[in-house]
Parts: sequence; C-alpha cells; structure tokens
Amino acid sequence: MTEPTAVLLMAYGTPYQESDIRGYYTNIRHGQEPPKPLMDQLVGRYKAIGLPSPLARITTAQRDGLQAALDKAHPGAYKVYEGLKYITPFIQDAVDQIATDGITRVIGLPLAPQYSSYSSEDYHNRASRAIESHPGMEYLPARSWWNHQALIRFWSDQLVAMKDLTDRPDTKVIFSAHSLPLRTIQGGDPYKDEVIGLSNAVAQAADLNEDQYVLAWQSAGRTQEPWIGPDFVKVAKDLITKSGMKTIVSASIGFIADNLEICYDVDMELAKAIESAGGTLTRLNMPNDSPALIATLQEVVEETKAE
Ligand code: FEC
Repeated sequence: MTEPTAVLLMAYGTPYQESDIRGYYTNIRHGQEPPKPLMDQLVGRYKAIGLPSPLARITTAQRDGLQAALDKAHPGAYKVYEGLKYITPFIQDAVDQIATDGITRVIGLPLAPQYSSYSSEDYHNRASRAIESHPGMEYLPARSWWNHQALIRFWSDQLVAMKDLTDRPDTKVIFSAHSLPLRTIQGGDPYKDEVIGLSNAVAQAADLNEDQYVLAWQSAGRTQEPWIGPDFVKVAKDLITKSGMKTIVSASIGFIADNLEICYDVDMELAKAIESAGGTLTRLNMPNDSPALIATLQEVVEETKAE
C-alpha cells in the first residue's frame, strides 16, 4: 500500500481552562507576559462565554469531519492531524506525531480562509520550521481558500433564506473580518483584498445590491498601533442612530468557527451596542463543521496534492 499523505490542519487554539489563559496569552504576545489589566480583561471575556470556548471542540470536529470525507473519497490516502498555534497540541507536536507515524509528505492547511502574514503565512512558517527537524519530510502549503464556492454558498444561502428581512430599507448586512495592524496591509499583505473579495462574492450570490451591505472590521487587538477599520461596533451604532437602520445582520465571514471573537465580540459586545442604540441584531451561523466547510477543506486538500 502507498504511504498516506498527512494533512496538517492548523488553527489558533483556545485555553481549555482558566489556568491555561496566562500561558496562552503569553504565547500570543510572543513570549511577553500580559500586564494585569489586559489579563483581567481576557479572563473576563472567557468567563463571560464560559470556558472552554467552543473553538476547541469545533477544531477537533473539523479534523474528524475532514478525515471521514477523505476516507470516503480516497480510502487510506490521507491522515488528518490537528496542530495549534498557541496551545497544545502545538503544530510542532503534530509534526512530530506525523514523523512517528512514518509519513513523509505533509499538506499544511491553515483553518483561516484568507491569506495574511498573521494567519496563513505564520502557520506555514511554524510548520516548515517544525519539519526541518525531520529530514526527508516534504511540505506542501495550501493556498488561501476564501473563494471556494461551497464556502461562498454557505454564507449566501443564509442571506437568501432571510430575503424578506434583508430587502427591508431599514436592514443592513455588516460583513466583518478580524482586523489586523494597518502596517500589515501597507506592507502589501493580500488579506484586506481577499476579505473584500469574499464579501462581494457572498453579496452577489445572495443578490444584495451595494446599498444593502457594508464591510467593517472586528476584534482589533489591544495594542497601541492603528488597526484596519472601521470597527463594526461603531459602524452598527452609526447605521442605527444616524442612518435610520433598525436591524443589523452580522456575517463574520472572515472567521469559520464560533470562538471568542464571535461568542463575545459579536453575541455580547456588538449585540449590546446595537440594542442600546435601539436596534436588533441577527447573526448568521458560522461554518463550524458543516458539510459546506468540510467539502471546502476536502477540495483544498485535493487541489494542493495535485499542484
Ligand atoms: O479562544 C477563542 O475562541 C478565540 C481564539 C482566537 C482566534 C483568533 C483569530 C485571529 N487572530 C488574529 C490576529 C491577532 C492579532 C493579535 C491577536 C490577539 C488575540 C488575543 C486573543 C486572540 N487573539 Fe487573535 N484570535 C483569537 C484570540 N489576534 C485572546 C489577545 C487578546 C486580544 O488582543 O484580544 C494581536 C497580538 C499580536 O500582535 O499577535 C494580530 C487573526 C485571526 C484569524 C486567523 C486565525 O484564526 O488564525 C488574523 C480564533
């Protein structure tokens, strides 16, 4: 039998319990311990959504779903591993396990649809460094995959199903993605263009005209430098208080799973801001381990293997 190809699914990771938060946050801050006020804020946000965030379970379900889909289409050809950036099982742990299992060809697939130096590139760099300690291993990096039809349809189908609502003149759809430090895109990162590409593709598939939607940015980090804007909370508040909107439909198309940025930043922070401005929030479901997301990941694996 020919040797299977490993699929290294790479994701952010999330603390499993409160005592993990300091180490996790220190890893995100490149080894710098967080000052107390920032640490307290983050603990407060995790406590508000309840630990662990759903992200832990969803990443594992995505791995299992992809394994089942690949087994069905190509029996015995792939083995899927989960490697995380900021908590166990780390990307290095997964690569070591792949080596222990005797597999030498690895497809690296970041669970982030758009390419940026902060997401896809960073995942690939971490995986490539881990692979250097296993001579003879070959690494095939997956490209960004925001433009896959199944993913676009996942979002647009939900908007089509609420056409009565989105067609009302006092409803606006806000597409959003994780903000990044401004210097990233000023340095030529394609992230912003890919997010714009996805929001336009979803709007077109849902037959929304330009007046019915807007793109904004969410979850900017707690750092001093400027981040990409406008922030979705301010945009939503202005739409209600200055433009007469009553309903905001939130579609966090830059993410693929329910995580802290969805369960807290959207479901609590954005919802509260909208309600106190006198409006209502409707939030689209996230892809999580849906058939659409698994089909997208399967296509990405097949394309990367064929390249
Ligand atoms: O636990 C959970 O459910 C949430 C996990 C989580 C996801 C996530 C996704 C992305 N981030 C990206 C960029 C940055 C940059 C910084 C940054 C900071 C944080 C902090 C937490 C956190 N991120 Fe995150 N992010 C998640 C969690 N992120 C916690 C620290 C507290 C805070 O600032 O809010 C700033 C630090 C730095 O300079 O590195 C930049 C990007 C994504 C989407 C792509 C991906 O998932 O990899 C980009 C999920």
